Amino acid sequence: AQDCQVANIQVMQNFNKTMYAGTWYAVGKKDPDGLFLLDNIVATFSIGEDGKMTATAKGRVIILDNWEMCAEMFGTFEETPEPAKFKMKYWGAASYLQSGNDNHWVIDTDYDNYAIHYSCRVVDTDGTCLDSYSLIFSRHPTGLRAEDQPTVTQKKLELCLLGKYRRVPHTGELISTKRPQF
Ligand code: DAO
Repeated sequence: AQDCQVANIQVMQNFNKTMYAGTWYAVGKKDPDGLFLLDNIVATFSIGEDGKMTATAKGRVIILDNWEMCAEMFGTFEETPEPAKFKMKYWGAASYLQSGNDNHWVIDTDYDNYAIHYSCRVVDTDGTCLDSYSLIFSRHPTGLRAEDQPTVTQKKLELCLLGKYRRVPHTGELISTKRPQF
């Protein structure tokens, strides 16, 4: 049963960041309040010589209500006593992009095909999450393999987010220049 308590959320056991490194395509997303990344979201994680994880991410965003553009984002990860729970500091290549500090939890992954990310930004007074976002990652831009779908559905349920995700399209039409959307 799901009690939806943020403190009780199970994360990936014995998380191995080296196996996690490389490129992941977001194929599903539960948006936070104040949605930022829309679609064509691709994240690449690297482990530096210092053993620290960093990431670059690209995605299509809408800023100032009607400017559609490709955002180039950077993230650095601070480790915690639980290997799958990180604190992520993130910022954009341009000053008008979002920046901040988020939790970054790896809920489950098989390293080769799928990964489930979760971030609670605001914990409510009752211990449930008031503002969360979650990305479903695939190593394949075409989406999840059929055999991984039951696992992902079960984890969405455990996160109390089943039915709250949308599909993240990969149209390959990302352009870096700012253009108005009429
Ligand atoms: O899309 O509304 C949103 C929230 C996403 C904020 C985080 C974006 C930057 C990520 C960089 C690192 C890789 C996951």
